[in-house]
Amino acid sequence: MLNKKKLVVILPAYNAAKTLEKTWQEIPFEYVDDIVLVDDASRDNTVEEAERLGIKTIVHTDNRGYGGNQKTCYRAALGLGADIVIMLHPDYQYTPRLITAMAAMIAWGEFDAVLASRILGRGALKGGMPLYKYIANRFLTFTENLLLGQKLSEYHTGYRAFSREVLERLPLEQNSDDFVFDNQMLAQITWFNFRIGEVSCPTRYFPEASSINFRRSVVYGLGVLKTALQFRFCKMGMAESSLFTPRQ
Ligand SMILES: Nc1nc2c(ncn2[C@@H]2O[C@H](COP(=O)(O)OP(=O)(O)O)[C@@H](O)[C@H]2O)c(=O)[nH]1
Ligand SMILES: [Mg+2]
Repeated sequence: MLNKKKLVVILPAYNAAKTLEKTWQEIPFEYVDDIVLVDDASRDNTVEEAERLGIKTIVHTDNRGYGGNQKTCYRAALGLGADIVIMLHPDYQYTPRLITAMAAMIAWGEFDAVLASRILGRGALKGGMPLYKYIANRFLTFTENLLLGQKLSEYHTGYRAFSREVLERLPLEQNSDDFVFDNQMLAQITWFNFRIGEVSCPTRYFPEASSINFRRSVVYGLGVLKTALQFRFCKMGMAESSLFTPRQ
C-alpha cells in the first residue's frame, strides 16, 4: 500500500524462466500488495519458476502475443482490486527498485500514468541498447511528440505504472495483441487527457533481456507511425477509430 492505495505488479511473461527470480528478488514487497504473472505459452519452465516463487500465475495455453498477454494482466489486476498497477517485464531489463517511486507519483494524485524512461539521464546506450534501436527510438519519439502533442522522452519502455481509472477508461480490448499494444495505450492515454509523468531508469541489454529482432522492430515501428497518424486524423475529425472512442 502507498497512501492506502493497493499496489499490484503485473509481469507479462514469455520465456522468462532464467530471469524471473532475479526480477522478483528486487520487488519492494513492503509496498507491493500483489504480483500476477501471465505466461503466454512459454517454451521454457516460466510457469514452474513462478509457482516455485509463490507468484499468482495465469497461463495462456496458446501464444496470444505481447498485447494479448497484457490484456489478461490488466483484467486480473483490476479483478484483484488494484488502485495502481505497475507493468514490469520479467526479463530483468529494468530494475524493480523504481516501483515505489513510480507508484508514489500516482498514489498522491499527481499523475495518472508514469513511464520509466531509458532516454532521460542518458543511460540507454551505456546500458547496451543497440544503436539502431536507439536511433529508431529517437526518431519515433520525435514524430509521436509532434503528432500526439506530447513532450515525452520515449514511448517504448516496458516499465510503466497506471492508475485504476486509466485502465478502466481505455478501450484496451480494441488494441493489437502484438507489441504495438504499448504504443496504442500511450496514444489513448493522451486522447483521454490523462497526465503522464516520467522517471529516469537505467536499462540493461543482455541476451535473455532482448529477443526482438530487426524484422519485428520494423513491424513495430510502422505500427507506431500508424497509431500516431490515426490519433491525429481522429483528433482532426477526419477519421474514426475504435482505439479513440468516445470522442474527446
Ligand atoms: N506474450 C509475448 N511476449 C513476448 C513475445 N515475444 C517477446 N515477448 C515479451 O515482450 C517483452 C519485450 O521483448 P524483448 O525481447 O525483451 O524486447 P526488447 O527488450 O525491447 O528488446 C519481453 O517481456 C518479452 O518477454 C511473445 O511472442 N509473446
Ligand atoms: Mg526486454
